[in-house]
Amino acid sequence: MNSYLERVLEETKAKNQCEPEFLQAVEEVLETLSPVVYAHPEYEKLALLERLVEPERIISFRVPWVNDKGETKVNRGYRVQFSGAIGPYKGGLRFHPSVNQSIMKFLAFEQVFKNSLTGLPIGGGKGGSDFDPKGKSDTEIMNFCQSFMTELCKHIGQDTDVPAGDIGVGAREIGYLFGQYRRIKNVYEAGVLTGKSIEYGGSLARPEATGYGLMYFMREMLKANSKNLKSKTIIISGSGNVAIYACEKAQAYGAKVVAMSDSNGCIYDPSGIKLDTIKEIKEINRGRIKEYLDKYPSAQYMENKAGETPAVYTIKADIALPCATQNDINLETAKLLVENGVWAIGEGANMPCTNEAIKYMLEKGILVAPAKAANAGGVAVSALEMSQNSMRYSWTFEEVDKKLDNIMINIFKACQNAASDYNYGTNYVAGANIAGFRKVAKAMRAQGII
Ligand code: NDP
Ligand code: 2IT
Repeated sequence: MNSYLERVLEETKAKNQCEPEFLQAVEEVLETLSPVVYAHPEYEKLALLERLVEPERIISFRVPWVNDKGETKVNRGYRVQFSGAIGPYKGGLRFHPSVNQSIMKFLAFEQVFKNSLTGLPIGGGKGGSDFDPKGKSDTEIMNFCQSFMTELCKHIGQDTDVPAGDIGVGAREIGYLFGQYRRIKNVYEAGVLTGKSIEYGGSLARPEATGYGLMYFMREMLKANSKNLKSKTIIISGSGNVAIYACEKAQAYGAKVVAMSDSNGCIYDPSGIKLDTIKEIKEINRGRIKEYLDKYPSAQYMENKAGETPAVYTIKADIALPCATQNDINLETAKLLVENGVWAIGEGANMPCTNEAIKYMLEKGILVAPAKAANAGGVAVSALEMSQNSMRYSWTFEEVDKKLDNIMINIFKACQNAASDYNYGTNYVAGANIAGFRKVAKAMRAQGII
């Protein structure tokens, strides 16, 4: 690694010792930037990388709310505004008990590069709370969202920072958040949040965008390597928004999805997953994936065991699509996947593989579609939602879907070209980092030392 990069990495580690996920994300990016940094010795004088790894702003706040029993609860809310170099901060909100500053910072940091790759004018941010939506009533969810927005509204705006969904935050939560923002601000600022329902300013194809986009990227990556999706066996971790629409598009391309999961375990249906049933369980009933067996008793349910490889990754397949959460695939799991014949990975989730797992899979010649590029379809359609809100106009499903497809084609080309420019071959992980970085670095240089 270049000596400037090494120094920045060491300093970042010293300064952020309690933030393992953030350090993991920074290390993964910096490790791939050596050839670019060699070509730009002026970056060091401008402390460009030191500025790149320091968020412009971190907001952390108290979120008090009252549950159905009348008890007062207190959660912690965050918004990390990482980089506004190429547009308003943009990125999702995650509600999950594991949320902490390290996770918020890793997600916001990665969002900077992802958003740059979309080619659209959006900076990088992320937010959320350690609130656990599981088992909460609709009223409790609304109470929480209203309290969360009462503070967050001071820091966001359609030209400042535009949150959206992520784990635990979907159309229902965005609705409650939007309502409270509108009430406090007394303004109809449609573009302040994305992922809205159609009736009040949402974009068609936003729910599908991340999963569809992932499969458009996979299609391009496989095509460039003389492969395709037809008749390939796929395992998907997760059964939330990203997983469901990745499955839908994979099936449309003629692939056979045989397994999906949630945090408790996975279902294995060798005859192919019936997605309507998954949608009913997850999107309507907010239930557990095990309930799939109620309708299809011939399928198999495999429970996750603490400290062991998630059950879904023990199933043989051609392609694995991790669409749940970070660090789902560690080195041991990566070895198992390779042993089981998996030859391509599509990262629907953010940072679903550890750095060791990625290195191992690349060494073994596995095609890896990196998260920053492969799951950028969601935020790209969020940016299209912002455009539609500004125009006070809306595009048809087909129009949005076509734009998404083109964006994913361009993102793949950008990764491929950057990888080839710097002799990284089919290492699209490096390609995505370099392509995302180049635009942000140029914008940072143009705007001076800020
Ligand atoms: P959802 O909340 O809709 O679904 C999350 C899924 O992951 C659920 O099936 C959940 O199971 C499962 N899961 C398993 N283990 C965990 C865990 N430890 N923590 C959290 N979830 C877990 O979220 P999304 O589908 O929106 O997000 C999935 C991933 O995709 C995340 O990494 C997110 O950051 C990323 N992403 C999302 C985008 C979007 O537009 N929504 C865009 C780009 C990336 P269970 O129900 O048991 O918790
Ligand atoms: O990780 C992500 O890109 C998202 N959760 C979507 C962000 C957005 O602003 O649509």
